[in-house]
Amino acid sequence: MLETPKGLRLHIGIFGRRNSGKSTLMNALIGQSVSIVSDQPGTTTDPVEKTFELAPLGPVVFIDTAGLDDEGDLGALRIEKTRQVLERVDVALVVVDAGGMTATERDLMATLRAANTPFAIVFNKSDLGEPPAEQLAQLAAEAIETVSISAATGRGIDRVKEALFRQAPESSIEDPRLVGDLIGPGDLVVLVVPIDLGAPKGRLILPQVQTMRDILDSDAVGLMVKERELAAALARMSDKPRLVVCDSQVVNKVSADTPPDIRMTTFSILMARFKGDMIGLAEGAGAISRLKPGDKVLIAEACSHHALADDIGRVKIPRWLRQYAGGNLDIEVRSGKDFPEDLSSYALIVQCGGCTVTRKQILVRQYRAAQQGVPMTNYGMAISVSQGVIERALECFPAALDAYRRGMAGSAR
Ligand SMILES: Nc1nc2c(ncn2[C@@H]2O[C@H](COP(=O)(O)OP(=O)(O)O)[C@@H](O)[C@H]2O)c(=O)[nH]1
Ligand code: SF4
Ligand SMILES: [Mg+2]
Repeated sequence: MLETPKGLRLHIGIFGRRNSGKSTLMNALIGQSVSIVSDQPGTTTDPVEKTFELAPLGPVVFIDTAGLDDEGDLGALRIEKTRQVLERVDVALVVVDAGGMTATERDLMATLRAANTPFAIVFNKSDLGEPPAEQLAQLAAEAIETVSISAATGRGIDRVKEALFRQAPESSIEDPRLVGDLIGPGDLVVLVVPIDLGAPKGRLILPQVQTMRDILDSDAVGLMVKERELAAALARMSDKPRLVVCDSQVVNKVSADTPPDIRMTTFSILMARFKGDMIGLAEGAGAISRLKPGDKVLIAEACSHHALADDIGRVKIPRWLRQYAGGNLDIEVRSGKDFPEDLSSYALIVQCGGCTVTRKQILVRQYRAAQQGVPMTNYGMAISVSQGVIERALECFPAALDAYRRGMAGSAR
């Protein structure tokens, strides 16, 4: 945490009127008392900063501020300080107490909008009463994210974190490398790409192109073959390749043709790391072995136009999962943004590869599943499990392999 320069951390400002519960919220988010809570309005005078590791965003800085409705000369000074904080935060939480929003919050929202600072409205003190319905409707119409919580009891704190992930700029989440960290300059990487009827005409698909680009960025050497030419190509090489990456469809043949001392993985596994938290997805893959007949499984497609590989999520994966469970499963498919709030009834979630959505969107889904204790994996991992090659495909990711085994044992969480 100390290694991240302060300037690069995501700064999250907590704003609102006096006594709305800003300090209580910050303490609840951090899980310790750093900010003084009091029913005496104006207790927080100077902005209080606290660095905190907020997975999956990494280290963030929370800034608790004085109320924006402070009074008197001193109050004006505090408001000025709070306004300065407004200028340097990347994301804001606007805390509103049970009574609902006033002109102060409206002003604040206008300021945040003008500064292009993303924010969510946090209606606090839900233990005392629900937020005014017309305000909720109005904010929804303006596409402003709202969360109703009780900072004092802790109810809804996870939803505030989720809102923060959603509002955080994409740039605040660092994209991991595809293969760059697995290879060094001069290393040889073999990419195995089947060219069958399903392959798009005259071109390669994005994961293949992105992997090739990352190999070039690493000053390494990339070589592409179809699965049928792999064995001959390997036989001709005087130096062993550092890594073999193949399409999931041919993983069995490639695994057989690649000597055990050569590391091997799939594009789907590389993409799982690029487009989500690989550790969580591997742990979720382990849970496949624990499925029982009658379990409810959610197949989550991130968009509604999964044209080519439609049968993977809707036909192939459900069929494999039923085989694993040894009986029928209650399989539900959801497309697009329709990812349920309440996941508690599912024994497993299988997310698509997420090619049309961002890494952040997948991370937010994984976060929600983890909060509710529901295992979540993705198509690529599930396919590797079904083909019996997951352990080999995860060998170059030891932490993910451990997570997979943990998931099988069910000792997760
Ligand atoms: N009932 C209730 N009281 C709360 C809640 N959150 C904060 N408070 C109380 O509201 C008062 C002001 O809280 P504080 O966090 O200091 O507000 P701030 O001025 O916005 O920082 C304190 O007495 C808190 O205990 C809540 O969720 N429910
Ligand atoms: S995001 Fe990509 S993988 Fe997911 S459903 Fe859409 S097309 Fe399919
Ligand atoms: Mg305070």
